[in-house]
Amino acid sequence: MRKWVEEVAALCRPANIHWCNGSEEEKKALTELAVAAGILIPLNPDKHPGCYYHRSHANDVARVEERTFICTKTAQEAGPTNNWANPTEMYQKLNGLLNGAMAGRTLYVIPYLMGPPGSPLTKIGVEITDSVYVVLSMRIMTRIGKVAWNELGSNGVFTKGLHSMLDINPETRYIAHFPQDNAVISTSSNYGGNVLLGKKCLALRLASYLGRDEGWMAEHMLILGVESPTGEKTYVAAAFPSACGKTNFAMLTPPEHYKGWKVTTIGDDIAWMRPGPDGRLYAINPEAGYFGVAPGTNCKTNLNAMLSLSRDTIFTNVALTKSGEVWWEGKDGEPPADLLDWHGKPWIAGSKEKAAHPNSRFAAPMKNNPVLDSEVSNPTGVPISAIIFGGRRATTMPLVFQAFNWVHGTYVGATMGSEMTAAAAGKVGTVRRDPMAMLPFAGYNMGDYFTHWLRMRKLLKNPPKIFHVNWFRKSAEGEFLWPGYGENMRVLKWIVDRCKGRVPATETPLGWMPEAKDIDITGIPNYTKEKLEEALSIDIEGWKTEVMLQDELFMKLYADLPKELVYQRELLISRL
Ligand code: GTP
Ligand code: SPV
Ligand code: MN
Repeated sequence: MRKWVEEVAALCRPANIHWCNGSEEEKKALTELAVAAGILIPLNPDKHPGCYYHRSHANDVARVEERTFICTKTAQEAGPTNNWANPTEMYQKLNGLLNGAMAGRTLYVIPYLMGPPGSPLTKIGVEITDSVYVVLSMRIMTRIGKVAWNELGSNGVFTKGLHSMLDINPETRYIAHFPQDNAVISTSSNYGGNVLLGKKCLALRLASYLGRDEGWMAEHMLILGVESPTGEKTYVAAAFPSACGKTNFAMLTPPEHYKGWKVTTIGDDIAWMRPGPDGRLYAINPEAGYFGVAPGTNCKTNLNAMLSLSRDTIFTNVALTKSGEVWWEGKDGEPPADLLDWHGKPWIAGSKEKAAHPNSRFAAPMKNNPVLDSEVSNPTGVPISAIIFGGRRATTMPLVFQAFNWVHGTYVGATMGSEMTAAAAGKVGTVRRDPMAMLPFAGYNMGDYFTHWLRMRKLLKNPPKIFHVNWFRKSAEGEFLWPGYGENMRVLKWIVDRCKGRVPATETPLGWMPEAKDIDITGIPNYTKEKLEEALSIDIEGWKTEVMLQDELFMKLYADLPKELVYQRELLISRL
């Protein structure tokens, strides 16, 4: 550990080295330093106690998938859906960029845990960074400092993460993963998933690679608990692509009509899951905070997120008022008059430009969440009864269906499609295949990743049931056919009841489905049974096109595609 820090310091030549201990005093000192340097702006302490505001560089506002690399010995191992680079060449290039890169800056060493202390699933990471914003964000998003040193002990294994902002130049921006060295290097960015190296880099890309070899799963999934009025507790995990509703679903407030039902949060973005001794799948949330999408978050859509971000939160690229309050599109109430947009320029109500960047974010500690699940730090994890896949689809995909079995469910996940969002640099709105919401996050060949999913079935006596949902289907007039948010409880209840074998379902070409009468819509304002029927309808012609679109991914992966999935496709076609 010390030797590695010495090596990095010799290369990057910082002015100082700061070893983080995670204490309150350290937080105070680093925050003061960040404020003095203009990196953080303190918010109004009455309205947002302990909260700070940050603007990123305008060229650095989302994950950059085309600059993200998996550096394995062979390109075959990274597979056709990842950018591959030769590790030796990538190290050479990055060492060139990092040479003297921290001159005049402080090098911070952040030890952190992904997962609760004492869990066999937990991993230890160490991130070296020259960004104080990263240190303070990592402090919210993970368990940093002494707790991680303790876990590391004198002979523990850790993931090496090296980050330098350089000059935030998109031309020298690299997010390079070296799974064979358990290491990641990130340059020229200071934004979220590119630089909080515990999150997508360790907890998904490197962890998925480890999970394949060790018989467990690292997935882009929220984990929630549902408690019924009789006290029955069920845990489910759900994979939706970036900015498609994980944070919202993970902390949903059940509607008035669902008295006595309670949803509690284990995690909102990442699940690590391993078979338990009883043959069920057990999940932990490796994170300790929420890096959530701000736009669209309000007291109606996600009250628990609003309460989570009410204190000790860092906001990035939202809009700011002169009195030190934050605002974003879709926040409660009218936009304040004296708003500065995410660039810091005065914003006039009615302007075509957004005040907050569509991918603006809050980093909030999970302990602020009023519905945090009591088992969130249980080292064993929680048993998962259902896995839910879902994308953002204006057409074709019905509100909900259940896969016939695990292999069919794997096919449903593998062929998932979703409209692209602002979470990644790229073309917003076009449908792309995003298998298991892992297209940008699988650390190895996607075909082998599907094989791993199929293999997991053999390790589970009692596997979770698999479902697919779509909250985003629209009518011909462009209106959402489902109210979404808290009302998703109604679909969640059907899913839980299916897991317990309590409700019937209809066999359809897609899987098992509810009829409109099986989903209770009592009390949804301005909602009708006709809309629900349309949300649940199967458009056979649309599905024929869908099957053709799925081919695009299958063709790309054909060499490594498990044949089970090809047969599933044939079965779907014959059912259609
Ligand atoms: P990442 O953090 O990028 O992984 O995103 P996420 O999957 O956690 O998505 P999030 O819950 O932050 O939601 C993203 C956007 O979708 C927000 O603007 C939400 O308001 C919106 N959204 C979430 N749930 C629903 C829903 O049920 N219906 C509709 N129409 N919109 C939703
Ligand atoms: C996502 O894009 O899926 C996120 C945000 O959760 S980031 O951390 O930037 O990857
Ligand atoms: Mn995510």
